[in-house]
Amino acid sequence: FTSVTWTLLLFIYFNFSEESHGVRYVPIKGLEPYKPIPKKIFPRFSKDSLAQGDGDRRFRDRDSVKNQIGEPEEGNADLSPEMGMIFNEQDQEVRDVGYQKHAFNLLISNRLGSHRDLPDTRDTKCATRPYPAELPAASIVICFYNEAFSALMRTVHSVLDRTPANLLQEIVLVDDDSELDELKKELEDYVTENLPNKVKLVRNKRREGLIRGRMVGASHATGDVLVFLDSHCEVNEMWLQPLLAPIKENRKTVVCPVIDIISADTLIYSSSPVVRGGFNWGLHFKWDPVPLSELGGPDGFTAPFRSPTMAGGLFAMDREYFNTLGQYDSGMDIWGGENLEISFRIWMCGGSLLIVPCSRVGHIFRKRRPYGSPGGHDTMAHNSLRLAHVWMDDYKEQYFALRPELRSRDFGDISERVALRKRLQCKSFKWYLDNIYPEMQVSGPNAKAPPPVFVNRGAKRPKILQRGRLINVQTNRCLVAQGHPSQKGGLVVAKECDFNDSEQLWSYNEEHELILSNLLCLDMSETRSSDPPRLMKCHGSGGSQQWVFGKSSRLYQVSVGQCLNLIEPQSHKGYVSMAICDGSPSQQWLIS
Ligand code: LR7
Ligand code: MN
Repeated sequence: FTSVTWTLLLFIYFNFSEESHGVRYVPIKGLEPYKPIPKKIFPRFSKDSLAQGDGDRRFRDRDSVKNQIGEPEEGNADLSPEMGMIFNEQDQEVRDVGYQKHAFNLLISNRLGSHRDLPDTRDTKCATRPYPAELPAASIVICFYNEAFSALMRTVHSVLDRTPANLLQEIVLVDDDSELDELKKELEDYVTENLPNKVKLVRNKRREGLIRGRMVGASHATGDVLVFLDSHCEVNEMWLQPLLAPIKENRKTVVCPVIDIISADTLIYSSSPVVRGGFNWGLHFKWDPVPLSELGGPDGFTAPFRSPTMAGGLFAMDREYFNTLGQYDSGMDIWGGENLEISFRIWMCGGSLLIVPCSRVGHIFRKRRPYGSPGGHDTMAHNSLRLAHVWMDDYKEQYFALRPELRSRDFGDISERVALRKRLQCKSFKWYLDNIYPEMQVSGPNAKAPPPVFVNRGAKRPKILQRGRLINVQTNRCLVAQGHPSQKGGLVVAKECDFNDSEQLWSYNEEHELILSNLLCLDMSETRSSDPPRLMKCHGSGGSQQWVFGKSSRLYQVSVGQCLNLIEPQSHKGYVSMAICDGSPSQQWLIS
């Protein structure tokens, strides 16, 4: 054996063995291990190609991207924080208008286009879990209202790229009467010209809201299983099989993937902790730690576990079961409440709701909803009232105790839903609380025992990387609070340094936060890049408080895509603003 032969053998091994896909075969009788779809390599945007600044970077498919930036590099899961760099006014407009319309960074979304690699966030043991060879085929239902074209197409393509063809019955897109131009003819053309026949586009004649919208989508679906997704998701490696398997075993099982986090500011995809769904008496969904008793078992952290509620947007359910269980409450409008309604209904009427840790789907979590309801109504309250009156028996009093003004509010006709509950012979809400959500605290004389022991994920403080004064290199002045450093919303200015003044001290931590005097974080409003930075309470979720020291001492703001700039360095006012990064001395900063 010469070294040449060894090299050759290794080459063959890494190229043709299953190991090279990170998946090992474990043959088990009756079950066929998952065969990975060969991983596609998606192009990565190089900074150079961005710097050419070809303005309005609308959606581009893989080939046109290739033409513009040359051959792709492997793996773009590790998106650079500078992906949102603004090079010209057009970029700035895309970003600013994008935040207004969509509440996420549209510039980055457009630059990413329709395909990208994602980090595989599953537990490593997931790759070896076997699934039945025969699984029911799924119809993916995606409702959208004024969704960004690039985000919608990335959702669709992620499904096409990562779903075995035999398991994909179709994708049903339901346009909920969107107003955006790009979702009219352009979308229609794109679907007919560039997408397989499996992708169907249905248009609502008027705005129905996501609840009736999903019912419309389901009525057009023909697959055995329905999978609902929001219109700004990306499905990850081998996402569908782990959802279909439990449904095949028991068609009354409803399953959710773990919802990974796509940052609204950076579009970076990151793993979500494994948690489950709960709610509070204000009827708001919340995440809870998973009780130890629910985890464990021979499969450890890879086995599905029970969840009292679902977040709402991402789940799979047998299509016939969806129909016999009463679809959704068609009296619910636009947004909110349907997720608790279907969760209570599943559990109380003989089904079960599981979270499947080996199925991962990313979702863009935004800080606000960028749309309202047609009449400006609070649809969450309307929908919650309906669900309280149909499903919660006397426990609806817990809700009214918090929302007394809703006690007399009209909620429309619920007789059909009450009849459904009777017809399906559903159990009481007390049964649900006792058996499915024992952690829920009921106030008053019926108060319960303290909740079981939870998995403690522990809150860790970000490590401080640097501490010192934040000095503008051109003027040698220090960035300080204009007023008092504890004043929320206060501006910062570059002033003569005072080395005895501890209130001029900044710390810079691993979360890329700049904290003045151990008090507040330097923050950029997410909506307009022309606003100056301010001191705000640290929120710990990056984006508007994420600052990166880059090439030639620039201080880059991640959600704005621009650099901190000293205006009129000659003047003594010391005002700062954000500006297109150009490497000029007024944009050079260091901590010392
Ligand atoms: O009128 C509308 N018509 C629509 O088609 C309003 C919205 N929609 C679409 C919209 O384009 C999107 O695709 O419906 C989908 C959901 O709307 P979002 O993304 O504004 O909602 P959300 O992600 O803030 O809200 C969560 O709760 C909702 C309650 O009604 C729904 O159940 C959403 O599906 C749900 N999203 C998730 O569960 C993703 C994980 C978030 C969490 C926690
Ligand atoms: Mn959403």
